[in-house]
Amino acid sequence: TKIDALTRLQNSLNKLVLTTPSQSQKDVRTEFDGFEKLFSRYLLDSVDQSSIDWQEIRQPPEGTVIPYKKLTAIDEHDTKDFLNKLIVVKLNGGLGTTMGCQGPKSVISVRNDLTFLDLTVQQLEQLNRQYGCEVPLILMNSFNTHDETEKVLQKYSHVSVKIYNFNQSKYPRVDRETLLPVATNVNTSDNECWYPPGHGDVYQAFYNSGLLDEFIEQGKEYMFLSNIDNLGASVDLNILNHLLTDEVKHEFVMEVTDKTRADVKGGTLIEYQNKLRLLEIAQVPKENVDEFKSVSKFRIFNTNNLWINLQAIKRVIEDNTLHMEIIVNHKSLDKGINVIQLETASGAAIKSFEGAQGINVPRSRFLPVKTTSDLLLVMSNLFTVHRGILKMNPQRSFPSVPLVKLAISFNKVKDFLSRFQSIPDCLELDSLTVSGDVTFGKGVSLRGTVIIIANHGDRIDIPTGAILENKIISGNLRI
Ligand code: UPG
Repeated sequence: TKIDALTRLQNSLNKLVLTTPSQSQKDVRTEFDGFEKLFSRYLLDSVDQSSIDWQEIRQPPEGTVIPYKKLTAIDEHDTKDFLNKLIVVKLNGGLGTTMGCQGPKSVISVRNDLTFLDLTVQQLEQLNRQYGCEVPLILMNSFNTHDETEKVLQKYSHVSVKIYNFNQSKYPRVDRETLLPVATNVNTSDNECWYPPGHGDVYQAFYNSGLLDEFIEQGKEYMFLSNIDNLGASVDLNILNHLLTDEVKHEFVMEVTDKTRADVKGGTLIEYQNKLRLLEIAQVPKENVDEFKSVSKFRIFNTNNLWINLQAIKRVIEDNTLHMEIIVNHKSLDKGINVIQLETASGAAIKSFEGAQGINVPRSRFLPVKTTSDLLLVMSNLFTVHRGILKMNPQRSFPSVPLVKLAISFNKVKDFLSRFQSIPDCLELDSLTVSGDVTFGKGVSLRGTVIIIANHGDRIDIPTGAILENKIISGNLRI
């Protein structure tokens, strides 16, 4: 039975704890307690068992998502005080694998040789300097990113931003058949046996690290949490002002933005059984995925820029009232074992907080770099950088970002860079599709809709200085 399965798992975790030296057993135990809790919910909790009932989904009720324009601007005299109540936390557990890079994603260069991390530090440095305040930066690392991040952080030791980091949990992957951990030893170097349990882990891991209490003691009140790869996630003073002055206390604010055709995957805010809730694509029944992706039914999505009250985090952790839906991720390991890993998403915590609200923010607050197609845009003249913040170039006549789809041969950052002698001018680009073996010379200009298709075995070299405007180039055509 399920109870037996849970008991077997507990026994096996107890044995695993003993494989580590006694001085670290307490920490491993705390981590495993978190895992056990998640796993027993997965096995036994009826709320977690039932999948979402599609008919029960409602649009969020009036007033729960407010337009950004409605916020009042911060009073200059308050700015410094208010900023001193803020901490900035970046989710830094992810690797650069999808972009063909080793190591943490945050150390990939994205603009003028500056990495995600460099830009973040620059933003905060400027903010602290401008207002004479002390907003610290905190990174949540996973065991995959911790060592290298620590190394890289040394270069910021003279910067006027205090930087802290803490590790999220390391949970054992579980064999799908036996429901037992694949690992037989905690200190195995075989990383395949472990996984970081999603960014929903941030609340518990931050609490466990002791940093939550430390910042509360220092008088900090809110955390601004975001994905490190979202270049639009800078500190917004009007939102901060809203949190600290609105007559209703908002313990949790989620920045959402209008969905476009490019955002099919993002989580969305819904009302479900009378609660505001985040719905992620991984939770949508197969037959409803197309509907979920459509722009007409689900008009907004979660940017994962979240503002959360620190005391409230402490309360929900200590009272055990923090609940995030479990996302089950199936994987197969190199050694051929099928495993499951249980994850949670940080935005899903919204339902556990009082006065939760969505703010519909301008698109400029969501500028993620997930692929080299995104990279092309942020490296190009479509954006200007000021104080570590990317802004759409005012010379672009319309505010939307072009749709770019580069060929698989551009997927790795290294290959991408070798295929462009310089980044093309994209100021007037609407959409770009590139397929096959294509290279670009220096100073190429792309305008309107451009499609370049090199057939299998052929190569297309776009010559230096070429201007392509509403053009389709295909076959082995040389222009
Ligand atoms: N991350 C961690 N630890 C983990 C997993 C991820 O730190 O265990 C980090 C990751 O490095 C990245 C961030 O969390 O900085 C977001 O992860 P990612 O996989 O890129 O995003 P998703 O989890 O797919 O989606 C999140 C929200 C979703 C939202 C979307 C916006 O869950 O609701 O629409 O971000 O990009």
